[in-house]
Amino acid sequence: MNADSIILVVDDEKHNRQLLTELLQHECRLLLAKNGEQALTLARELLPDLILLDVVMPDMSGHAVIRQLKDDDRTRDTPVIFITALDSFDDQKVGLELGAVDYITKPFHPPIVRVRVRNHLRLVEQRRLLEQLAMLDNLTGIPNRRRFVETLEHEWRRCLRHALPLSMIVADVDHFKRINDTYGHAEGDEALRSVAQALKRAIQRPGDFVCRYGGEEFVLLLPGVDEDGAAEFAEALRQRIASMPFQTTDGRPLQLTLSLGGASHVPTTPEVSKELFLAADRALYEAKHAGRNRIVW
Ligand code: GH3
Ligand code: MG
Ligand code: MG
Ligand code: MG
Repeated sequence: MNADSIILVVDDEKHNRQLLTELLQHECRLLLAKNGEQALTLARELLPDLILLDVVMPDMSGHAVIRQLKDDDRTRDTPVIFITALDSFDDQKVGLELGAVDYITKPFHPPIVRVRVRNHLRLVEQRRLLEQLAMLDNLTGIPNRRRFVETLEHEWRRCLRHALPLSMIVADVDHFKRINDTYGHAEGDEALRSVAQALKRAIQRPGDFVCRYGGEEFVLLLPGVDEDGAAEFAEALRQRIASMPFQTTDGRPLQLTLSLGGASHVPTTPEVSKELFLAADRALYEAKHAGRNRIVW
């Protein structure tokens, strides 16, 4: 069990909270709640990895608590284990149908509780790992298009809240087909990795973002940077890549250039405007037609 895991224990009876504390305190960090209201507040603010939830409690039942957890984006995916004296098959069925991942009846056998908790925490870790992998580009290791869509929505709303501009740059490798044709597809892959690493190193400020959008196309987001600042950044990036001594794996020199199109918006609506991407893409198209290895805003 990961000692940094956070488990929220919810039970109205002090004795039960104490038993579970003794059982789990050396394996993880514990949060204790004695009623549903406390449980919901702690769950929303501290985002535990797992919740052990009593059912029979005055004021708010465990069933009411889990319904509210499932209704909230912040806690919807937090696994809940019911731990309760309600031990009929019907009770168990109801609890599991409400979305609990497991059901433990009281009086519980401590070693069994510990093992079940460990197993569920392992599943949480595995799911997080998969979620992270699903957001990374397989070839270059930088964020992929899926992460881009998520990040764009997030940054768009952040810029809306603070009335800041959001700048986007679409960068496409020039004549990349020739690289493949001349050096082979494997060297092309290697070149894409190098470009990705160069772009990643070029972004410095926290909040700046780069992804491989697809093929030999990369997209950058610069929150809080206006048109002039972003155009300056794009031009510096263009020069940097154009003067970079890329090499094939057997040491032959490789020249790569980028065409870059950019656009900036100050968000005024909560939904991401499609126009931002379209404008950046149109600018890229112009950069290609104007002769490549250049930026257009
Ligand atoms: P332009 O300057 O107009 O962008 O020319 P281009 O040759 O870069 O553009 P085009 O869209 O004609 O070709 C893109 C090429 O990129 C074709 C495709 O095979 C190659 N490509 C796309 N993804 C990958 C990849 O993952 N690995 C490799 N090696 N090549 C890729
Ligand atoms: Mg109780
Ligand atoms: Mg290209
Ligand atoms: Mg392309």
